[in-house]
Amino acid sequence: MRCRICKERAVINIRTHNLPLCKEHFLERFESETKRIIKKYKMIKNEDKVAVAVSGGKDSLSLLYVLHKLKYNVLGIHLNLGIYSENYSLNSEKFVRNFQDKFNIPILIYDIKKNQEKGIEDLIKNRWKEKPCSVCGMVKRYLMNILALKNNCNVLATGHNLDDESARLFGNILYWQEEHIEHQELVLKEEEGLLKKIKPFIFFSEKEIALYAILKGIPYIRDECPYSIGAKTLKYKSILNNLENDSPGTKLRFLKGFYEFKSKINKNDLKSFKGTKKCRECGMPTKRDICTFCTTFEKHPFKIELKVNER
Ligand code: Q46
Ligand code: ZN
Ligand code: ZN
Repeated sequence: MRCRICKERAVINIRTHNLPLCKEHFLERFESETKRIIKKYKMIKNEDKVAVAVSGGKDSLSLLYVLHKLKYNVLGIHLNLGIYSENYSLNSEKFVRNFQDKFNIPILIYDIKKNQEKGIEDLIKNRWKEKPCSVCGMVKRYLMNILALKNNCNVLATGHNLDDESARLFGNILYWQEEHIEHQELVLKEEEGLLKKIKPFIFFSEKEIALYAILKGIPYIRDECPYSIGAKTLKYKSILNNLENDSPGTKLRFLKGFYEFKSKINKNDLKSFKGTKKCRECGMPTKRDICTFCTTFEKHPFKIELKVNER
């Protein structure tokens, strides 16, 4: 297989576009596509400070790398979740630290157990046995938002990719999760107390991002979180992969079509489901008097003002 542009040996065939590319042209396209998506969907302005949620995986580390390379003002934020099974959190943090040392890009590392006395695994053992990802998701959203705000960021970027996002959409539609469908966006506008959220990698497949990370020498954690095994999303991913194999481009059409359809709907027809009150403890938006984060970590609410590289 030869590169469409220069006829050198191709390292990938982007089947969605039937586009074989060599290393040089693949890397070039990956970065220019990221920039194009950011501009097209007005994700980042030049004066913005962008927090990038980094887990230690290929998507988030590559995103932080590319945004930094594109000269955006970035700050990585890594949460040590306190998942000790299979050394998951320990290893994730190791990859993040290696990345920081190798590329010298600033990353704030926040240890939940050290600050809130309980890590995600402690919470799962107690009240949240049935729904590990619900509590984990809630804690991650809360902390990412507040840590980014405290470090003067005004945009929060996540490394969601085409495979994640189309599987999520598939699940949301299958069960008509109206609130989730409403919330599933490329760009979520800033609201009082909540940062603008963007997903610049949303139209890249996992395979493209993994190849980018490998070609750029970005080491990343390959283990999945031990609690993700059996997660429904994995089943949806496998169904969509079968469809994609039969008909390349299915996932991209599915997701792009959804966003286009959504942009045509009158926003006033959608009811906002975000918090309308301010939490009595921490002041963040919530639907209740006290937000779920403060209820969960009753005795150890968020109160530490961290700056980059403090732990
Ligand atoms: S939500 Fe669930 Fe993830 Fe948290 S418990 Fe693990 S799988 S890390 S993306
Ligand atoms: Zn080429
Ligand atoms: Zn609160």
